[in-house]
Amino acid sequence: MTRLAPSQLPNLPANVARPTYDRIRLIPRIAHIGVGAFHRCHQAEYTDDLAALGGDAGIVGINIRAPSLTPLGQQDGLYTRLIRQGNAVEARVIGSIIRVVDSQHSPAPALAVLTDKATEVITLTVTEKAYCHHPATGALNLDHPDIAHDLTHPDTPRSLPGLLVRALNLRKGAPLTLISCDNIPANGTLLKGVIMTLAARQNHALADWIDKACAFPNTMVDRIAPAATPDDIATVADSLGYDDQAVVVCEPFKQWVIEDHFAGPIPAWDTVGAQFVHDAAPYEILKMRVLNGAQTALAHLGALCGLENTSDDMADPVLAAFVERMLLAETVPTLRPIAGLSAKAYVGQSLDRLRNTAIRHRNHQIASDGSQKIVQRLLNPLADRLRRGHPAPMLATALAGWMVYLIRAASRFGARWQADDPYAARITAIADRIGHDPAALSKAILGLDGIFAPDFAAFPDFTDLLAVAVGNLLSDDPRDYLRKLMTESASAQLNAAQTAGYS
Ligand code: CS2
Repeated sequence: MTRLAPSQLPNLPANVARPTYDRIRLIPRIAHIGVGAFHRCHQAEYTDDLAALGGDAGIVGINIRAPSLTPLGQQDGLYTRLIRQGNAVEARVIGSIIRVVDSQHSPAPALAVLTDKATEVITLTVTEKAYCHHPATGALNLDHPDIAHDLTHPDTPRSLPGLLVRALNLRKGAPLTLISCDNIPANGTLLKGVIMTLAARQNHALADWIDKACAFPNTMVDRIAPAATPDDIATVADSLGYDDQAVVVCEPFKQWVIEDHFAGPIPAWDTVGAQFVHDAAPYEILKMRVLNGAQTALAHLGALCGLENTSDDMADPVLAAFVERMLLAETVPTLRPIAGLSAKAYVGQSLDRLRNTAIRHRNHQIASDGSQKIVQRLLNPLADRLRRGHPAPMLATALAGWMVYLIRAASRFGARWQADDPYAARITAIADRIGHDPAALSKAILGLDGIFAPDFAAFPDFTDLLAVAVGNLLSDDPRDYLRKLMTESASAQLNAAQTAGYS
């Protein structure tokens, strides 16, 4: 079967959209680190749309961690993006990635791109933990082994912050915009913070220059794009008749909000649907607390109930009602207003997206690195409520879901799965040491520094409720606890929220 390649574009079936522009004229203005499924379904598509309108910005894609970019490189950066909704599939070959660079074994190939004169903007989707920060505070974790390495070997960095500091040092004199597209609160501010902390420890003049000459706009990014599977590759082969080893799959919805302060030229992504705004915070809080909060709550609780994907969780009436109530009664009142946007309608739209059965987003995929995700998705709205004296039984239960998901990975609790999380070893060690004592387990996990603000432990109603939830979610029938919780307390809460006029 023919492999996807530039020479094959004219031969693709008529129902596959493809670049209508000459890829040769694209200039490598954008260096992107982290060429995963999300980037290829999101920024690369916006950039492809822009190229179709005459834009000349192309992307050089860099990976500094697995997976290898070899399959994409063999296709000259071309890949098929499938949009799936119900039975409908829309196929399009994206052409905006003009070169890929594997820099997993040495920083040199990445540094060559990042310091290239053509590079005007560096964008990132590297996942939360690559920033090497403490999730609770956003501050650089100086004890992180890669950061410790980079402090003593700044010329051969291993961490993402170390790589960027090295690139900025080499580029000094050429201002740069760095755009984080990861789901972390104030992602640009956080990126600047970790870079400045590391740079200041090496050289104050460098830190001053970065502060003055570089821009780190905050962003909100959104599109559900689970890791592609061999089935997706087979779909292209069977129904479209060509071999594409770099297929990606996503939902129809997409959104990108970027703060409009840049250090130099920027691709006109705002002409193809991205929003350039003064302050991205209300958008990012909305998206992370509502859509991502629902995904994370469902992922842990769904896995504990033996379910596979988000859409399976949403097909379960108890889980679906639980998450809807959590969002409407507890999360929505913590959001900031956005002109012209109804938070209640946004909740409805988000839950509809999660019901899309054509998107197979595995609970275990979303649960991975949960410790890096729960702060912005669950703990921040929870803290807002506790500090105002408002109850939050659903958010507390979702937090218990995360705890029990990791406890269940401990051998003393059946080692039900292997948890992929930087805190997994610490939490399974706690679980193995303490055993079945829900109050002691939840107290010990709440005591983990780096994730929880210290005042969480100071709300006795909350800590009691958390312990009860942990105990019940550890039972053989966690779903039954959710059902009871809903019938007992939640309808009263929902009424209260509605009376208060949150919409
Ligand atoms: C998901 C996100 O795996 C995860 O953590 O919650 O990748 C989510 O699908 C995106 O943020 C949607 O924009």
